[in-house]
Amino acid sequence: MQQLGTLEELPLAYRDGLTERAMVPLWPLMRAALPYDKPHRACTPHVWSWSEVRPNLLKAGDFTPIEKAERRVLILSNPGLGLDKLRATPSIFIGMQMILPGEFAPTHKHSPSAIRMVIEGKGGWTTVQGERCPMEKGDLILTPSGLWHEHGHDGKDPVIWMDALDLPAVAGLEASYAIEGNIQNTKPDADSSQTRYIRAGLVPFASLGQNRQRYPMFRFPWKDVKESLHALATITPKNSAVQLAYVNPETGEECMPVLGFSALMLRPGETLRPNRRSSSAVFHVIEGSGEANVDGKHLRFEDNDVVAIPTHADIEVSNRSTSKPCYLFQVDDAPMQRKLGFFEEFN
Ligand code: 1HN
Repeated sequence: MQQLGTLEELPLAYRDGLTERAMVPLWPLMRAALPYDKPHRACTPHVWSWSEVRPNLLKAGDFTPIEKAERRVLILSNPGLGLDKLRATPSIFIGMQMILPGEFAPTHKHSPSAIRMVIEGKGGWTTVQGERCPMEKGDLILTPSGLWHEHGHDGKDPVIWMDALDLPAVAGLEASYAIEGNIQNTKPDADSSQTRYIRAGLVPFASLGQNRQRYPMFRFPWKDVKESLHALATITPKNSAVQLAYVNPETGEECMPVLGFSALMLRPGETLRPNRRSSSAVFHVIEGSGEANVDGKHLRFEDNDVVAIPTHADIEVSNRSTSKPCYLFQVDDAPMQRKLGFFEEFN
C-alpha cells in the first residue's frame, strides 16, 4: 500500500497560505475520504428499547403541550454518530412521536419525505394532501416530499408512532425547509388503500392513462401486510426471508425515492443471515422478540424496539420464540444508493 504524504511534511508557511486562501491538500486526507475495501463507519449497531422510549414520551406530554412542540418527537440519535447529528444511521432520521387526545399537529409541508409506522393507540389520523388516513397499529403512512400533512387524535389514550425521514440527506444538501399551511379540506372518501388499491395486480383503469399520480397510495394497512406475509411464508423455505417490500401499486417501484420500506416475518425459532449490503437500515419491532448479531455486537429486541444497522454490516437475526412469529418493519437507504449507482449486496 502506498504511503501518502502527511500534512506535517509540508512547510508551515505553505500550509498557512493554503488555509488563508481556503484551500486544502487532498493527499493527507485521501485514505480518510476513500478507505480501502470497506467504508469507515462511525454509526454503531444500537437498540432503543420501548421500555425507555415510552415513559419518556409520556413525560414529554406532561412537560410540553403540542402548541409548544408543533410535533412532539423524541429523536433516536445514534451514539456513534453523535447525538447532535440527529441520525439513527447516516441517512435515516428516526423520531418517536406522541399525540394526546384532542391535540392537533398543524398542517405543513416540507422538502424531506417522511413515513409513519403506528405503534400504539386508537383514534389517531393523518391527513395527507386531503386524504384522511386512519392510524392503526402497524399501518405505514407516507407523507412524501412537498405534500401537505397534519395529524389529529379523536380517541382516548395517547397515540404513538415512529417517524422515519430522509432528513439527513436533504439537510446534507442544505435543502431542508418547511412551509406552514392552513387546515386541509378533507375528502369524504376512505383512503386509497380501501378504495383504489384493494388487491395487487388491479389498478383503476383510468390510472393507465395521462393522470398518473406520483404517490397513488399513502396508507398500507398492517392487516393486509400481515396476511400477505403469512401467505408468502407458506412457500418460503425455512431460514429464507419472508419479506415484502412496500411499493408504488401502479409502477411496482419503491414507494419513496430515498428510503425503502419492507416488512419481515421471522417464523418461530427462525434465524436469518441476510447478505451484507452497502445500505444502512433501521428495524422496528412491530410484534415479537428476538436477538441479532450485528458486526459482532449482540443485541436483544422486544416489541416496539428500534434497532440501527450500519452500512456494510454483517448481520444475523433470530426469533427466539418457539411459538410466536416476530414481525419487523425495515427502513433502509437502498433506493437512494441504487439511484446513486453504488448499492451493493455481497454474497
Ligand atoms: C415532521 O414534520 C414530522 O410531520 C415528524 O409529523 C417528524 C422530524 C423532523 C422534521 C420534521 C411530522 C419530523 C418532522
